[in-house]
Amino acid sequence: MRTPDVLLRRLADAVGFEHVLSDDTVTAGYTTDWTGRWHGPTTAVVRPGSTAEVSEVVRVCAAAGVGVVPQGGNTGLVGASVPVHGEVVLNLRRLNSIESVDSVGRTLAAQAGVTVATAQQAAADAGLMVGVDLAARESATLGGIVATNAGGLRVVRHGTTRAQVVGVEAVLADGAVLRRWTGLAKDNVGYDLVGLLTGSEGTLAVITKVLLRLAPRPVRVQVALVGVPSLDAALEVLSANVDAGHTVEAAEFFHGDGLALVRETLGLHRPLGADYPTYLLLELSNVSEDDVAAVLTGCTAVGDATIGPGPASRLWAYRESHTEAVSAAAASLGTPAVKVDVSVPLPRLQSFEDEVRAVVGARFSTVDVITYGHLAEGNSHVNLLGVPDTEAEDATDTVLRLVVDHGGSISAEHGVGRAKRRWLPLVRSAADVAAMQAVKRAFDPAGIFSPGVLLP
Ligand code: S2G
Ligand code: ZN
Repeated sequence: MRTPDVLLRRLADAVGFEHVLSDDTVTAGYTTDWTGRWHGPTTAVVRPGSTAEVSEVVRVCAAAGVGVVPQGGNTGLVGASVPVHGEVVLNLRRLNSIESVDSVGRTLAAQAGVTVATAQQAAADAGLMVGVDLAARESATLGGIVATNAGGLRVVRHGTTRAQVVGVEAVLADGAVLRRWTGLAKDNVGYDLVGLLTGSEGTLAVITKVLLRLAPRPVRVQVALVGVPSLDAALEVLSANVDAGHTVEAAEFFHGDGLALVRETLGLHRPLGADYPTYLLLELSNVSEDDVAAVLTGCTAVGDATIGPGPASRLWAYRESHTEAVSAAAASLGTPAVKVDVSVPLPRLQSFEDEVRAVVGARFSTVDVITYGHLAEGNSHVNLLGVPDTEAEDATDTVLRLVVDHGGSISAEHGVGRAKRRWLPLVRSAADVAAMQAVKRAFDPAGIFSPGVLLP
């Protein structure tokens, strides 16, 4: 028998014949990433139904010397969730049960394949909330947001996924099951393996369960969409609310060009009486509408604003629909958007975005630069529409070098994956990269987990 047939049979022995997919037409949805930019062949897509089956799949692949790409909802944006050279895709979506919600200890225990939305609903049923929220909530999985250390829309209030994770279960490269699961607020015993696996992008282990802390649900929530002349003005309005003692649950920004794309794609009305260069979406708690109106009235930079009680989904739609609108515009242009998730120090956010538009505009006359993101973290999602595929790498290089010039990070929340691996040395020293490679060698000496992701 050819090796692949032996491998396929052993994988079928591990998870059941019906959960080993090898027909290209069936595996296509698993081998191309959400952006459409990253794709590659796979030996098979395997869908284990338990931690024990994940362990057996890893053992079989390790014995066969075949790479493994752990995959959750395949909503990743940096090419880390799909194969490149025939790796087995280990899809975790069948691990989809919520094990427990502890409303006293305020934790949620769930298998890695549970979606963010499902976890959010389970928390809400207990009168609590998950501190991570992102537009891809219906398909992004808990294992995926932990492996990425996803940020999302609530970082200003709750921190990134790392701040929510208090325990993980994971399968290591030899098939052993690691379980750090006390859930105790203070458990200071040994290396922080939970923290190490968070953000490891599938390169150190396969996360099979997560234990998340839960947060109290905010009260007296107001959402304001504010028209301002610039990002600096948006920062002034944000500061005025913080200084007034308002609790900031979210602080998002977008610009007039992105809004026009969203309105065109979704047929939405203009949110304010006129168009503005920049928009600030603020979600505040422990405040009344009058409290918010009073602060906004005091900000000379405010052109106009609309305020509504939470959840104000209609206002949020203007921000959350940017990803979909950019994707639709890219599809109509016939080439994926160049997506560059970055962060810069707040005082330099305005100048960074101005320079990106000027430099990209000078370099690519027909390219649209659409930016939006998380204001309080200086996290800008730079999306370039209309860049020929052959120049995507150069365009990314241009943006990332501008980020470094502004003292920023080449990846704010989407991770490094394969997309940004080349630029790691711009922001991590040789000693730093060597230390991460030493960790990789210790955890995955044969290099079977997500080869080519994150590390050179
Ligand atoms: C956001 C989602 C993905 C993207 O909207 O905050 O992280 O880059 C992004 O559109
Ligand atoms: Zn984001």
